Amino acid sequence: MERTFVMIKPDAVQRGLVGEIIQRFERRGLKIVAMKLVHVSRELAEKHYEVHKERPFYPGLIAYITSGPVVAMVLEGTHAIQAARNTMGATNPVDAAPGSIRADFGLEIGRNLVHGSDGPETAAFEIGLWFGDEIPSWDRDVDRWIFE
Ligand code: D4T
Repeated sequence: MERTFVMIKPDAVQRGLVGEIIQRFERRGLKIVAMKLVHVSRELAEKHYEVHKERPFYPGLIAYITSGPVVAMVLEGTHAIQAARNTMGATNPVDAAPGSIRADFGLEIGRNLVHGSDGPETAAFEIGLWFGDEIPSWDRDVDRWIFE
């Protein structure tokens, strides 16, 4: 079963959208295997966004992600990485498909509400960075109605 790292960003936490956003992943069938509210340190933010450090938007991105608490979680399910990204919508909310989180709640790329790992290697790196290596799964009674 695949795992992905998802973060509800400071704008979504400030706007009271935590429950709404988690509900969308839950309803889809993704299983929460880890979750916590985090006051993101500059050090953690820089490690998480290391790949973007030479990009012009990087300073603003670090300021944004450390500007208030975030909710970090690990979701599990078949095709969890792609399913979570489709549920979130395109990076720029203006391009996101209607019905996705970013389209329904966002307008600007620098306030795009959520983050999700973009591939298996990134997922492994981000899960380790935010939660460490030992995350147990759990048996959900409805699994057989979601996973074939
Ligand atoms: P995250 O990492 O937040 O889930 O976004 P994506 O995976 O969908 O998109 P990304 O890595 O390309 O961008 C990371 C982060 O930087 C912000 N950003 C990006 C920005 O403020 N201006 C930009 O021009 C770009 C490309 C938004 C997401």
